[in-house]
Amino acid sequence: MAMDGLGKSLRGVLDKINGSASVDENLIKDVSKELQRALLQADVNVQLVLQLTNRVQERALNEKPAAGKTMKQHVTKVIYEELVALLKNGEPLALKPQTIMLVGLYGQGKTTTAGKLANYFIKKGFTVGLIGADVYRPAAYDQLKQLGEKVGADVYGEPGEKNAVKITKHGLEKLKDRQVRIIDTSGRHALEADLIKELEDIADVSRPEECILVLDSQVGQQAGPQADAFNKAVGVTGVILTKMDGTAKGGGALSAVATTDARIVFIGTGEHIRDLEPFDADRFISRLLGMGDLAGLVELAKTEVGQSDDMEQLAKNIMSGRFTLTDMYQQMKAVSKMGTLKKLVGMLPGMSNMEDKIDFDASQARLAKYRVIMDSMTVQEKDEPNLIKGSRIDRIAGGAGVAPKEVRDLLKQYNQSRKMMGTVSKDRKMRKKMMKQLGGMNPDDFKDEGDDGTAS
Ligand SMILES: Nc1nc2c(ncn2[C@@H]2O[C@H](COP(=O)(O)OP(=O)(O)OP(=O)(O)O)[C@@H](O)[C@H]2O)c(=O)[nH]1
Ligand SMILES: [Mg+2]
Repeated sequence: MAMDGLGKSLRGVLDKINGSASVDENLIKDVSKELQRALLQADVNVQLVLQLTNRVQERALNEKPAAGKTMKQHVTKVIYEELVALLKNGEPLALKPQTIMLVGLYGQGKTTTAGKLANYFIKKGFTVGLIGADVYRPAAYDQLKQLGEKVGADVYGEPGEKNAVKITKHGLEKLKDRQVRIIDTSGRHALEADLIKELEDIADVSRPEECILVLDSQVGQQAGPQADAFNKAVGVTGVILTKMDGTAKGGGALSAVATTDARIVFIGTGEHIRDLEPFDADRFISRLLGMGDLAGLVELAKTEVGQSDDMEQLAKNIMSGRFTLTDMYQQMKAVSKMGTLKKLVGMLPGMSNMEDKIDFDASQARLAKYRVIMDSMTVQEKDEPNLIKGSRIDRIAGGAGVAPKEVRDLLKQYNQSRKMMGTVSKDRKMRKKMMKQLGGMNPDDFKDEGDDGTAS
């Protein structure tokens, strides 16, 4: 986290814009200088940095802000878009038979990612073989074997064998009719000559379609040189950024992408097999810059709900820490009007990681039922859900024509939502950002209950 300098300095750039009295040519020049400094420090290639900041300057000065947007918002948007463009650097991983080689330093997440990737391809209907060519870490084969068993991939390895090239050759032969073959390789603390040689030789015998650098998102500035070294050795075609569930924002990825010209294909968001998400440049930059897509959320509310009052109220309540069943009901109403929960969840700050973990169809069906149940509640019950106990549960269930358990499920869901909203509302910085993004909202509109921890 401490090393995540790029995200921090980029956030500083945006703060400078927001804190300025007015946006003029001087400010834009200043800002683009700071942007340059931030990107150069993160080892983004000089040429790329200059291109980017030139475009930012030109667009910031010459393009008209969109209707209703201030100059500050305009400049912020231009920077945001140019950073996204820097990362939008190629296609996702192709869904076709292929050999994939994973490389990376110690503990970056290669072996775990091999299992996740295997799972990904198996879920897409491919047969997958895993090859354990890590001859360095003790028990590397066992780790891979366990992962393979979990996801249903065949695993080839030769515990005790020290020649990684030999294992690879044998493995490819043994697993030649698996559609996707994934090779896990050794790591080191630093990219040493013997490892480079080994990786080159493995690449020579396996001729992988993809050579993917597995990079811990905490790596920070070292990501550039690291990626460069691997790229020179074996030609990196893609990057998978792991441990994005932690506090690191993954600023180093920008350098890795910029130095190798490879694209990011996935991010790892946890230790479990399923914690692998396709990379989304927009969301990544939002996160790096410390903003959830609240602006997008309000936009969506305006266009799809037809009026934004409900959503503004909802946003206020989320931030105030006051979150009653009525609020949840309002939220559900707005959300179901907006069509898909998925879109919404992806836009809430701090919740983008949840997207693939939620069964959205089931949620949508549950929403409909919850609505019926809530229609049987009194106004007071919806405001103070804690009142709902014992005979009240039976009465509500009877009125809604559901089992009492379903009423209790609703209350459980409410309590979970409230907790989740509570976390958002306790983060002062986040609240400030949200207010800014919502534009024109008065900070005094927000109750401060959430801050001292006493609320909800
Ligand atoms: N939280 C979190 N942990 C992860 C993620 N990916 C990997 N890990 C953890 O990181 C640690 C190292 O992962 P490995 O897959 O063993 O890393 P490796 O690159 O194979 O390491 P070596 O074989 O020693 O070079 C393990 O404890 C993993 O569970 C992730 O996306 N999120
Ligand atoms: Mg490993």
